[in-house]
Amino acid sequence: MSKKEINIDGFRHILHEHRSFSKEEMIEKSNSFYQWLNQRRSIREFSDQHVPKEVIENIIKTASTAPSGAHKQPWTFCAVSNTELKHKIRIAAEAEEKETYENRMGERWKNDLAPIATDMFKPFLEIAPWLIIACKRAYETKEDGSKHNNYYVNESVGLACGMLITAIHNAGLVTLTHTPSPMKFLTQLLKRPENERAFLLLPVGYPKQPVFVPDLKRKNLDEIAVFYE
Ligand code: IYR
Repeated sequence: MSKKEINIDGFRHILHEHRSFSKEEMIEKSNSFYQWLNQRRSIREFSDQHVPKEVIENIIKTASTAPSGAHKQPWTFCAVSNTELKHKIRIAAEAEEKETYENRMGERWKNDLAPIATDMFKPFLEIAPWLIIACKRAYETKEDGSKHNNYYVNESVGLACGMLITAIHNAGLVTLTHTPSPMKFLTQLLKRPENERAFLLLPVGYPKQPVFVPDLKRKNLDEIAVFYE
């Protein structure tokens, strides 16, 4: 019988049963996955249609399969469906966004945003059935009170959020990577501990029907990749 586990420097390593595909299957799967993800769009207008909590739980569990520095998993996903809390988040976010749109953004930034028609008003924060606030955990506190910084926190949480967005699309739902800035109000409203900082705010739900999105084009492969063969 072949070994199912080994010991490396005192740590148990288990046999990983990797599943690979034939060349044809690999081409087919990679292409169809690309076609499917290429249909994903950021949506700014939501329906208030209910989304079961179990779906949100599955999406968050998927995000948490992301790799992270030293496997510290330095993230907390706050899922909000509470009407009152969503209202408070909208009010506070719009206050920050008003300041951002009126005083923090330069002309060039505003011009760059014009094609995607954003503004300081964020009704989706109340209409979408769920808001997911991805928080990064800068450090962990041990029982003895000592603090230990996590590693590659932005990279790790960014990866997890990418997988979160992919999982949302896979479930047939839509989201928007909303970045009110600064986001201190979120950690305050959510009563998060001192080691956590809000990273992204993602409304999750169904799109309003009908919904229109900007006619954006994605860069071609030769603009985004360089091959050294
Ligand atoms: N955070 C603002 C502004 C904004 C900035 C960028 I860069 C965008 O791609 C979209 C919006 C907002 O969420 O409206």
